[in-house]
Amino acid sequence: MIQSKKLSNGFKFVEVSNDTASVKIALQGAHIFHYQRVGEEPVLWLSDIEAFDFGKSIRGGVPICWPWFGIQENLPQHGFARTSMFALTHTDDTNPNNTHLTFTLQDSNESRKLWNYKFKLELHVEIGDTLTMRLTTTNLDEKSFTLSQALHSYFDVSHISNVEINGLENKPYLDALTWTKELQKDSITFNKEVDRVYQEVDGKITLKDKNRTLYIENEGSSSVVVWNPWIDKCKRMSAMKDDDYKKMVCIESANAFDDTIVMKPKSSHTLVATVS
Ligand code: TA6
Repeated sequence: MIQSKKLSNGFKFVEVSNDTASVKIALQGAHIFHYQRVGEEPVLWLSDIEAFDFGKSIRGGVPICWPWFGIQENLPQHGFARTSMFALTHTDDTNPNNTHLTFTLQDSNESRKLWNYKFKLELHVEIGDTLTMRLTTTNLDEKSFTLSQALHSYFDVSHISNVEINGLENKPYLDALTWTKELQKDSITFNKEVDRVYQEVDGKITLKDKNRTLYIENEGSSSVVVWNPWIDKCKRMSAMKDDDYKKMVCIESANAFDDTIVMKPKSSHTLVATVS
């Protein structure tokens, strides 16, 4: 079942439930803010003080960082897609186990003021036992553009001290806290702030928690961001309570830093992230 819903402030979202899972996706940002398999706990973390304000990214779920990842001088951090209004352009719920939705964003007067290119951006979401997100960028301009991006997934965890991430061993990373290049030796555990862009990533990533293991697989990407704000940064984050760093970890399927893409006119690129 696919339902169009609205919060009391008018914030619109689509709710899907089928025989295997349920999802909630805001039209602002094509932002998936809930995904849960039948009989299981939610997979994605969402701040319980999130106000769903227009023009402000939702804290949790899967923000789409696009057409740049990170900071650009005098421009919004992580781009403008996550605060732009998408249209729901395709739905298919003929299979009771798997529902397909497509959300589309095209350039506008507003977007061209921030980033002067013609484009089409589509998020195709497949909701089932597995959550598949396909983010396709098409350059509709006469000139090439540079694209960096991320599906900035916030995963819900029992406690950050129970978390172990595997699959990034022996990968080089940029430490975004020190701006140094490092090499990941072992699996990743957390006892301090972590903000890293892993490079040359080519396999499945495992997020091991106390009672659950999730697998994240990416295509069209060789970079993965791992982030937990820890105690001090968490206190400074918008829409996060002081203790929320204990309940979440971000594993972001990205095209960032060395994995930034140059897109020629009329070309398309698809970043795929699968969570199972
Ligand atoms: O992906 C990690 C990161 O870039 C962090 O540096 C962090 O501050 C964050 O994303 C959240 O950014 P936001 O703009 O959503 O507050």
